[in-house]
Amino acid sequence: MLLQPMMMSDQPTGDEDASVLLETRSRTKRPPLYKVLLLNDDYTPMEFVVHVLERFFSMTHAQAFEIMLTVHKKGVAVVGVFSHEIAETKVGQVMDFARRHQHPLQCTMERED
Ligand code: TYC
Repeated sequence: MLLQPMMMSDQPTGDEDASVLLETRSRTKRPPLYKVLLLNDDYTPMEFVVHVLERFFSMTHAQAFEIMLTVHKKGVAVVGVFSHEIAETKVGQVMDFARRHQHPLQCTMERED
């Protein structure tokens, strides 16, 4: 058997794989947050909106009344800021509760910049 001396050119360098990751430093991006918005309408009773804010957004009666009045006067207000999953759940809970009580109350979510 012929034993040849190992050459420098025989050593693996780590550059052989075409799928090498170029990014070495790990960038941990924090997940985006979402504003949950409540919209005004002409028909949903004020007390129902106050109840929704107490029930699904853990507001005191005074906080809920204040936010409800803001929506009533300005047309819209942010009622909370959450992760995507929690925001989706809140919107679903409000829309379902309003529908079950036959009120046209609308709740949406919007990504924070
Ligand atoms: N504008 C409604 C009324 O006068 C009250 C209301 C407030 C409705 C807030 C929706 O998100 C709302 N009865």
